[in-house]
Amino acid sequence: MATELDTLRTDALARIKGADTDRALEELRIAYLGRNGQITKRLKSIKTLPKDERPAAGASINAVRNAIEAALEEQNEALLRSARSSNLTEAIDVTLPGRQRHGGGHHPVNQTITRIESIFVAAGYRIAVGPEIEDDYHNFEALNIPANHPARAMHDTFYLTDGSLLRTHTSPVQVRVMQTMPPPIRIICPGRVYRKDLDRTHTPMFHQVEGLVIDCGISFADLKGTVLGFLNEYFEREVEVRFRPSYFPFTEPSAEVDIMGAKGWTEIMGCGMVHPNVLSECGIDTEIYSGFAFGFGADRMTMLKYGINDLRMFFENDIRFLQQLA
Ligand code: 2NM
Repeated sequence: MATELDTLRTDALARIKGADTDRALEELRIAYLGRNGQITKRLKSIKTLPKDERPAAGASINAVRNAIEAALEEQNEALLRSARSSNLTEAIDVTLPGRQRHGGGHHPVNQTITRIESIFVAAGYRIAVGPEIEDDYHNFEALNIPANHPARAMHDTFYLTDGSLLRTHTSPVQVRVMQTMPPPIRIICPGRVYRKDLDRTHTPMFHQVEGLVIDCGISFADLKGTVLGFLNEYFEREVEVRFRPSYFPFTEPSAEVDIMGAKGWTEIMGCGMVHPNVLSECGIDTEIYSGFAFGFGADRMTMLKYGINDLRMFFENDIRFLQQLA
């Protein structure tokens, strides 16, 4: 029995050492240690031996089982090690092309707003912001737009259930500034505004930039100089501009500004001298102070600068469009 067991042992250890896959190793484990395995069978047959021979037989079979278990464990680790080292070779294959990093970028409209802000900040303006959910007073009443005024129909307003509204322009920010800070005032107010509109050149939310200057002796000449200086800076050329008489409830006189481009005159912004009713409502003494204001769409300003003809491009987030202007 001892010699037969020795043969089994030698044989088993050699076959285990030769196993080159997990699967082959598992088959050997079953063949020796499984429910009907060679070792298991021998352990079961101990009870057929005479009582005094059983302890010695058990000890020698268990010794072989331990040796097989150790060999299986050792070979398993050897297989793991070689798998790991072959993976490592692939991971550092220096001939593979590098991984591309796609960096993010600023949205074209935000780039425009940032540029416009720095143009005005360099000219001594401060940046003011305010809430997008406004009340009737700040969005209309204080701006010389009383209830039933036809100008309220001009703004197709989004109302909330509690009677508040989404601001239709950033002018309420200027009302809040005039009511809390004494002149001189030089501010621009960039921000999101909302109107019920949707086509090639209108979206229900767009970005506005409005400016306001209040000081002693401010005239329409200051307004013209400021607007022209800004447009030259923004378009990086000497632009030809035209002031067309217009109407806004919050300015008097009012004008619309056109610039000459490849396709003739294009309307670009509105402006005017702040209406005395607005100044008085905001606690500014019209005997001492006067001021001008202007406003335009930052989205539209971006379209004109880059020759984009559909405003909806800004909101589709097509990565090819965004990368082209990043
Ligand atoms: C525009 C055109 C003309 C404007 C007026 C005021 C305020 F608050 F001072 F009365 N803010 N913005 C204004 C004037 C805005 O945008 C087309």
